[in-house]
Amino acid sequence: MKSLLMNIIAFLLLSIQLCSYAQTASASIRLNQVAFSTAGLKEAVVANTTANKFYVVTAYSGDTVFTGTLSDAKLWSYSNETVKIANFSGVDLPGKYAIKVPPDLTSYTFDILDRPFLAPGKAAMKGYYYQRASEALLSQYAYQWARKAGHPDTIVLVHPSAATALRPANTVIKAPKGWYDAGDYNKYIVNSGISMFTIFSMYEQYSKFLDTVSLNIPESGNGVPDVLNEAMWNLQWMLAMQDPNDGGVYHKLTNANFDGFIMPSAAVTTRYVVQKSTAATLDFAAVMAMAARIYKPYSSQFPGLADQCLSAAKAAWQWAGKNMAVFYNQTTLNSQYSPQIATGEYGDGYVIDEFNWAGIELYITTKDDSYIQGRLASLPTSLDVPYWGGVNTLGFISLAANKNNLTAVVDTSALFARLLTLANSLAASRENSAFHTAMGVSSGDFTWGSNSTAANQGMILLAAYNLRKDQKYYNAALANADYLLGRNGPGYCFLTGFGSKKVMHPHHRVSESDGVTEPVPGLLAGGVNPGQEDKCSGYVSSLPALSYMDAVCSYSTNEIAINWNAPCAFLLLGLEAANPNLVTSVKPTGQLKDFYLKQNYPNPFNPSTSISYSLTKRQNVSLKIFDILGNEIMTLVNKEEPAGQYAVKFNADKRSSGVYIYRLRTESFMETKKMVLLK
Ligand code: 9MR
Repeated sequence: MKSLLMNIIAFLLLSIQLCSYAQTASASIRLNQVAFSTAGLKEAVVANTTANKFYVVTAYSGDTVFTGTLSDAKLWSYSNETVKIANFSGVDLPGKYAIKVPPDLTSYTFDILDRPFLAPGKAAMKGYYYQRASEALLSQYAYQWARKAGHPDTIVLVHPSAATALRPANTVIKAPKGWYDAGDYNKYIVNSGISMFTIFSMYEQYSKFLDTVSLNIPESGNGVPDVLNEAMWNLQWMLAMQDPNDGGVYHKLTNANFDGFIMPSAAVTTRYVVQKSTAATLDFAAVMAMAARIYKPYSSQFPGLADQCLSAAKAAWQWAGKNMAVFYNQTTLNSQYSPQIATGEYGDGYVIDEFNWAGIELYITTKDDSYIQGRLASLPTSLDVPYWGGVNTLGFISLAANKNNLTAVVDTSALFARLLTLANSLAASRENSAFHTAMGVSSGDFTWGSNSTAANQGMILLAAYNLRKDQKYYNAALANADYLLGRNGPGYCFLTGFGSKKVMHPHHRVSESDGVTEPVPGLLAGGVNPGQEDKCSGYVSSLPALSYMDAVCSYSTNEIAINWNAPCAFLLLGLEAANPNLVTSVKPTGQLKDFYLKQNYPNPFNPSTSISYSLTKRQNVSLKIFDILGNEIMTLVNKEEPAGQYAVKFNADKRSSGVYIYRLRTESFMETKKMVLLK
């Protein structure tokens, strides 16, 4: 009873201390507010300080566990700040910490974990579930963000701009499902194109890891990886956007005007498919070609789907070949047709890159050289970070991801060198930049949706890391993940639901109108953008790296969008899947001091035996089980625990007989022991 009371008092005291960290957290220390990897690079930025030293302290007890020296100061012109880097990679024990810089700066708290990006990465992928059109979100999957279905899209009119002899104006078609594009409720093929690429490419590069990632969505457990289950929701909509009579694809499915800030179920104005476009049709062809190879192993769950996708891709490719310059220009459209359309444009008057990308995807899937033979010589030699209107690099990433499965027509080393050149320049940017991030080295990084630039740079870097296991690529990708999670100009964690300085008011109709205080989780805000196209009042700065406002009004810095979430999910989950440090991080940390382990496991071990230990003071504890090959199979404890006696059961119900190893770590002690499981 006494120890319970003491624990309660200790908990209250520590809670007060934690709150005080949150309140006094200094805006001058910018860092990932979510988590760092136990064995990976760990850096924070300290702005405008004369200090030379910094300290890492445990979040609860405030004990110093690491003393470091700050780097020399450098100016980041885009935020007009002089900053120093705090490298605390030496802290490798899981736990909750903060950074202190004399005389009086304290950072937000952060975790150190073996899998730091798993939770935010999964959330970013789950973000798509919350964007689903045409389906009610149930509380067992959506928690407090459960909502009614919106936009059945079973009655969609062919807009006069899209009229053909077989589908005259006002013909009713069905195009249900899909994801809402962003804060608005419209569905755009061009933007679905790059978003679907990114999710599919993530799967192609990390399938082994992603096969284990469950998102708790309605399809979970059907034998298909959840990443592919979620993408299927949008794929089915995309398929319905192709005119079966000619293979062309409508540019978008939209209202005439943006809805007000109402829930999807209340947004019931007429929906249209508008004019077909070359860009949309080629993006569609590329996505369908990818889908044809990626869903092929799941023919029992989706009978006939792979073939259907490939036929759809080929028909779209043919339409584009005959309609090479049909561009979507909303001003022109509105001068010729009514009703006028006022929603997002995604206009693209240059489509050589879309031809290149779609040709490459069709080639990879069919192994028919004719899709790229004529294009190979004119593929760009210099590559850019992709965005919805610039997709050349996507084909290169797919070639790299499928490098073992190409025909002789492709000179892989020459093409991959171009991808590596881009990655090399991003990695060099990280090393030389004031914030130690590739993001923010050029003014062109700060556009509408700048966070997707950071994330897409990360995607390129990880693709390079997958080609050549050079740690500089991984570390530069990691630094951009840190940027998204807090190491940035305004010091926000830009992924909703995470961090301490949180995005609370995204320009997102559901989040604003659902009556729930917290915004829908797992959505990436657009980020800093000096354009300030929304003309909202209240921006505190117009400097490129600081021009951001957490206000619903700010659609040009604080909207969310499917093409921004996708590279964020790619980056975070890719960092987990490719983490080079995961298991090699095990190293002894000291002598038995304030810790007592009761060696009471019998040999042979049996499924009901527990591992007992006692702590003489509050501290971070990690207790994990590994198989004999060193693969981590279970985390039993990974948190700060008060002083006390513990007995932790290794639930071996689903484990087969064999030899396992447990590793117990505290702040001053590490022990690994073999145990034999006999069932
Ligand atoms: O992401 C798009 C950005 O690149 C453009 O500059 C901007 C203005 O055309 O539009 C952005 O896309 C928006 C789309 O048009 C409508 N849905 C919301 C998108 C994100 O703001």
